[in-house]
Formats: sequence, structure tokens, C-alpha cells
Amino acid sequence: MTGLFITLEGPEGAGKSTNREYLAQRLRDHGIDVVLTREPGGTPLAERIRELLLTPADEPMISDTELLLVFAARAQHLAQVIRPALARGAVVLCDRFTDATYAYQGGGRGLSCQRIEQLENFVQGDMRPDLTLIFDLPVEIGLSRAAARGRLDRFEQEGLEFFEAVRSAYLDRAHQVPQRYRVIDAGQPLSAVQQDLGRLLPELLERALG
Ligand code: Z5A
Repeated sequence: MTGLFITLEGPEGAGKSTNREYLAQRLRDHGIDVVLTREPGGTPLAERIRELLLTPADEPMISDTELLLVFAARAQHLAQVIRPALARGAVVLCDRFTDATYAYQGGGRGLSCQRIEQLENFVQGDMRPDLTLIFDLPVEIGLSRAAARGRLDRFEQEGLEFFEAVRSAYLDRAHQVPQRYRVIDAGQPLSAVQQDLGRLLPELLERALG
């Protein structure tokens, strides 16, 4: 059996977590086994790495360390959660995956895509998401949603330029391989975003039910 691996991506405050729950419920309504997970994180050890990545600290984290930590967490997550779930035929809905590495460490931090690709091949082999939903919205709107939640994490303390580069990197990837990506206008009211997701549902169900 092979399941379906769907990733949700986008800049800060795009509504990935909110809409991941919504999609999971719609798929479960059809009797589908859905696993909800996230990156960095998804296992106890990977969640500890997430803490290192998100918590502001006095010692600055260099970009190479950040890159290696996201892939260390991913190796653990793939082995413990994602591959076993796909092997039993589940739909895995994952809040961020390697597109986030290309967007944040590549676009935001300026690390080379070739270096990211080397680690991607090392950690994932030929495993790639079957489908990636990019929740796209103007950076200012996403940041104001994130700020409304209170304390900012290490990434959220970056400036507008960083997040504009992240957003562009996501859109470039969607443009390069359009068959794997669906770009959703996440700047709309939530009801409109969920109507758009509802229109994607027949395709998701067809692919999930094979
Ligand atoms: N990171 C990385 O650098 N490299 C990597 O490889 C990976 C990750 C995998 C943690 O991710 C950080 O890790 C991330 C990149 C980095 N940067 N940061 N920070 P995260 O996914 O946990 O963090 P996040 O993007 O900040 O999550 P978020 O802000 O919670 O965004 P979200 O999940 O997309 O949004 P949400 O929680 O569903 O919604 C945010 C708020 O907006 C909430 O109050 C909602 O009720 C509200 N909302 C949602 N949709 C709407 C609409 N349509 N209208 C109005 N309000 C809305």
C-alpha cells in the first residue's frame, strides 16, 4: 500500500494549521485514515530540535546549523511517522516540509539550493510530497496575524525583506513544477479559503482513494 503525502506551506500566519484541521475533517468524513503532523517536529525528538530552532537565544545560530537541524528533525520524522503512515496507506497532512527549507534557508537565509538539494537527496532518497498546497498571502497580513498571537519566535523576529524572499521562493517553486503545487489565496476571509479547499477536495479524494 502507498498512501498520499500532502504538505501545506506558506509564509507566517497563512492559515496552514487552521486549514490542515479543516482538510483532515473533510477527508475523515469519507472514512480516510488521516495523519496530521508538522515540521520541524512530529516526534518527541524532532520536537526538541524544533525548540532549538524556534527559541530565541543569546548565541546566534549560523545558517548552516539551522539547515542541518531542519534536516536532522526531518530524518527522524520520516523514519518514525511519515514513512510508516504512508506504508499503511494513510493520507499524511504535514504542516511544512522541504519546500519550507528552500523558502526559509534558501530564499530567506540565502543558502544555495544545490546544498539544500544534496541534503534533500541524502535524507529523503526519492521521497517527495505527492501534492503541496501553498497558502499565499501578502507578507504584512501574515505577520500581523502572527503578531496578534503574542511572543514572536526566532524566525518571526526577522524583517520584511526576509519574509518577502521566503514568499518569492515558494511562488518560484510552484511556478517551476506546477503539477505538484496548488497555490491558494490565503489573504481572503477564512470562509473563502475553505471554499477554495472544498473545490480541491474531489481531486484529493480521488487520489486518496486511488
Ligand atoms: N522552518 C524553516 O525555517 N525551515 C524548514 O525546513 C521548516 C520550518 C520545516 C515554524 O513553522 C518555523 O520553522 C517557520 C519556518 C521554519 N517559521 N516561523 N515562524 P510553523 O509552521 O510552526 O510557524 P508559522 O508559519 O509561524 O505558523 P503559524 O504562524 O501558526 O502559521 P499558520 O499555521 O500558517 O497559521 P494559523 O495558525 O492557522 O493561523 C494564524 C492566525 O491567523 C490564527 O489566529 C488564525 O485564526 C488566523 N487566520 C487563519 N486564516 C485566516 C484567514 N483566512 N483570515 C483571517 N485570519 C485567519
